[in-house]
Amino acid sequence: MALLSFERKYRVRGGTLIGGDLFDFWVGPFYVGFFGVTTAFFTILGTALILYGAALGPTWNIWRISIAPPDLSYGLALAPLAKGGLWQIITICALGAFVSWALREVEICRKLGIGYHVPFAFGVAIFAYFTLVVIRPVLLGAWGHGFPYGIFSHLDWVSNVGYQYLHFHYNPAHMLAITFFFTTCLALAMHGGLILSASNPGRSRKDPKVRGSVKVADYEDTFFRDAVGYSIGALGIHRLGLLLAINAGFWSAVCIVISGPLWTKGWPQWWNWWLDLPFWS
Ligand code: UQ2
Repeated sequence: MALLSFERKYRVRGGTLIGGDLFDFWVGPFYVGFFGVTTAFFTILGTALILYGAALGPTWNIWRISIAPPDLSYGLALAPLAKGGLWQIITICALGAFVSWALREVEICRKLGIGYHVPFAFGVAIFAYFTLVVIRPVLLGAWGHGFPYGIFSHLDWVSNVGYQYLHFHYNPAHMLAITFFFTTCLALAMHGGLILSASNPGRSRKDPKVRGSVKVADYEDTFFRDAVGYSIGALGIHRLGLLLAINAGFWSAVCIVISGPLWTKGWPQWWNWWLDLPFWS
C-alpha cells in the first residue's frame, strides 16, 4: 500500500491513554498526543537547565562541560541548584522525557493495532538508566553515587567506579552484558548482510551485463543452511535480535546495581567462591 493511502486509512483518532481527543493530532509527520507534549516539556526544561549549569561552570569546551551530582555528604536530600540540585532536576527531566516518549510510542502502537515490542524494548534502556541514577544511589544512600552529565566526566566516572572494584571485567553480570552486546552485533551484522545480499544481489552470475533480481526468502534460509547447517528463519532472527539486545541492557543494569549494594570488595575476589568450595579441602 502506498504511504499516503496507508496513512489515510490508519491516521485515525483513538488509542490514546490519557486526555481523550485533546492532543490527538499530528504536526507534519509527527504524532503529538498528551505524551508528545510532556516529552517536549521535559526535554526543553532539561536542556535549558543543562545550558544554565554550563553557564555557571568553568568552561564552554563541549568535551569538558559537566553537570555533577551532589556531594556524598548531602545523602539523599535535595541539594542547592549549583551544588548538584541542577543534576537532580535534570535527572527528573530526563526520566520524564524518556517515559513520556515510551508512552507516546504505546499510543502509536495502539492506533496501528500492533504489539508493544518497541516501547517495551525502549523501556529496558530506560530501566538501565534508572538503575544507574536512582536505584543504585538510593541503595547506597546518596545521590552523589549517580554519574555526572558531561562527555569526558562520565567517562572518568565509569573508569573510576571500575577501578574501585579493582577489575570490573571480573564482574560476572558485566561479562554477561558484554557477551550480549557482542552477540547483538554479530546477529545484526549477519541479518543486515543477509537481507542486503538477497535484496540487492549485484550483477547476475549468468549474465554479468544485468543486475540480479531481488531473491525470495528461500535463498536466505539456504545460505545459512549451507554455511552453518541451520536457519533460524525470518521471524526467528528478529525474536533473537530483540532477546539479545534486551538482555544486553538488562545485565548492564544488574552488573552496576550489584556493585556496592551487594559486593563491596574487588570483583576478582568474588571468584574465591570457587577456591572456597569444600571439595578442595
Ligand atoms: C537466518 C535467517 C535470517 C537472518 C539470519 C539467519 C532466513 C532473514 C542472520 C541466520 C541466523 C542464525 C543461524 C542464528 C545465529 C545465532 C546467533 C546466536 C547469532 O537464518 O532466516 O532471516 O537474518
